[in-house]
Amino acid sequence: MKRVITFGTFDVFHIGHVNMLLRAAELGDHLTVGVSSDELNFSKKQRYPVYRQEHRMGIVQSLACVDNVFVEESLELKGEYIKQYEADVLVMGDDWAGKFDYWGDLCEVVYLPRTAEVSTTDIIQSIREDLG
Ligand code: C2G
Repeated sequence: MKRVITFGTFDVFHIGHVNMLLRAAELGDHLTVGVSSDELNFSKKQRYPVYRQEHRMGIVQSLACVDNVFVEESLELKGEYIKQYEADVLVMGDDWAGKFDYWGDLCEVVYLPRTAEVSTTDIIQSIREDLG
């Protein structure tokens, strides 16, 4: 059984997230997703997600292509998560290209192209403009 792991915030869930998870799942037989905690998101982006952690996890877990979800508490724990979930492949969007090559000793590292022209930041911005 080939196990795949990927990570993300998946805030204001959109088609770019779906495309990433479907393609990640196709690279193996089992997909584990690390969903960034609210605190990790704050430390990375200086803002809390729109959807709280439990809701973001519930959405990701509900997808047919996802077998398992857990909370990603820290970027530094990637190696521990790869070992804990026995991942053979780490998949990330190409906005992270090169950033996770370090883990190539533990598993295969694959970067997939992002879906063009959709992002949580743009969605938040357009809602702000519509309501503003
Ligand atoms: N994504 C995509 N296309 C988009 C937007 C996002 O393919 N238009 C992908 C990202 O490349 C990522 C996944 O969807 O692989 C989740 O995206 P984010 O929620 O933006 O993830 P991020 O906040 O970058 O968290 O440990 C790493 C982090 O947890 C990654």
